[in-house]
Amino acid sequence: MSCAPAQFIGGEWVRASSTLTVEDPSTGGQIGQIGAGDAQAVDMAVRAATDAMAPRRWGPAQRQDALLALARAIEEQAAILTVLESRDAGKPIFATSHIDIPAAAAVLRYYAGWAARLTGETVELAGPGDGVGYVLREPVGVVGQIIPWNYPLMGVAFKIGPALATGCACVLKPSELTSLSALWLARSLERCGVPAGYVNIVTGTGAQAGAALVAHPDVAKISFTGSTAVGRQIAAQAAGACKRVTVELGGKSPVIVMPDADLDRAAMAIAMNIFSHCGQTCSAGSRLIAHESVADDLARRVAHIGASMRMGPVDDPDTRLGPVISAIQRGRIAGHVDAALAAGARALCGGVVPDGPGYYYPPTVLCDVTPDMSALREEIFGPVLTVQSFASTDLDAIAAMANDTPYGLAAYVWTGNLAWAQGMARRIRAGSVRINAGGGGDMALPSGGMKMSGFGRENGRAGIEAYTELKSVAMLA
Ligand code: TXE
Repeated sequence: MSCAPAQFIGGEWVRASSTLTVEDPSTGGQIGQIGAGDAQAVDMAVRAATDAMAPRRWGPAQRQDALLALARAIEEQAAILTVLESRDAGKPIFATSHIDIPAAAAVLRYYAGWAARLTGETVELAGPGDGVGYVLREPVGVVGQIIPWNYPLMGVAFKIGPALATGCACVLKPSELTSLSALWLARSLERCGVPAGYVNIVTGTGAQAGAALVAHPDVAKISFTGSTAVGRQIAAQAAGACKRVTVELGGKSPVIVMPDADLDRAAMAIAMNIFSHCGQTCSAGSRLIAHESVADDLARRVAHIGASMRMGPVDDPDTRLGPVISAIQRGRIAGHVDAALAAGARALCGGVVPDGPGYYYPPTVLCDVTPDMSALREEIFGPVLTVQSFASTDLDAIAAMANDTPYGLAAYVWTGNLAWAQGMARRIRAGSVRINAGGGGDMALPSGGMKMSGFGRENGRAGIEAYTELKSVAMLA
């Protein structure tokens, strides 16, 4: 498998002046090369995007058609995209074929629905007479989009979907670790009716291509998904330049379980949520906080499910867990777990780096964790669940445990008492609360973070409106 080391700019493939190696995380071996974009490539792409938007000729109905066509193109090319995505991101083909590829198409279909439905409003002006005021909802301008490596193709869909629906041209920088599916999708843009320059893809590192995109004066908005450390830096820089900015960052999401919960369902959903894609999901429920009467039993059940998940080569249809993305990422995970074990935590399963090639790390459930352990406080971004328990049923006390984190991305509540669950949902400081549900989401619901998990929302009305500006027009007779 190889990929031409070129950038996709203004509808053309532009040869990159230098390249980066693409690694297969299952083996650590090289599977291709991508372009190492620099400030010059970013500038070309921003100019192509600016030129594309200038004529204002791409109407809502055409944008809707193009998004629907792109969704179909993904489905038609599901076989090749499945292989590319699995190899590049270390995802089992079971996951890419059932989740990533269909979800990417579904996301684009969802945004296609918005393209023809966006409206402004009319208002009655304060003074006397027949004057009218109206509010135009306009595309925000050229958008710089920076995505991480955990859901590469879905990440592209979540970014270009709202941009194209609102008529914004974009410059997308995929993660340098997982650029292949974005580059592959670029091949279909023209035949799907996306005018040249509306989607530009510049591959490369964050320090070079990403930083140049954030700094470019003609980029009106930055939409970033990634680590809290980088997101903070980008948000500060964008704010300084009065750019619009949304940052979707890390999480350390609590899973609260009450004794009246359906424990069979809860155990399976909790395990799938934290172990699928090896915990490399921003909204993964990574802190189990269960009532003391069920905590041990539940932790054992989750550990049992984790230990029985088949870890192996991504192209084996029976594999449920592939490798984590890189040697660096595995080192981070092992560092948190080893430190916790050395400080007295107990692993009910996992906790040991397996021998052999590839960056595998097993599902791990950690009991006897204490607040000083980094495993409990920091985002691990690996298949690691910590377990804590509580004795009371007091909403405020339990919410305080759940909220005891700098993050606020997601939270999960398991109970048979829906009134109690609603009380908890109001007390949780997180952008999303899921009641009696595992991971996942719905595109119609806005998602994003509170606290250090970022700000701004993707999906839903809020997600689409974040790509627009309002302009008030007053007309006096
Ligand atoms: O992320 P980075 P990393 C968390 C997770 C993980 C940690 C580090 O905890 O262990 O972050 O992952 C681009 N200017 N999440 O180091 O560096 C980069 O090229 C502009 C959670 O891979 O934030 C890539 O495209 N761009 C998260 C993207 O930012 C820059 C998903 C993400 O990379 C840049 C990923 C810069 N200065 C990691 N530096 C989630 N919320 O899902 C980097 N980039």
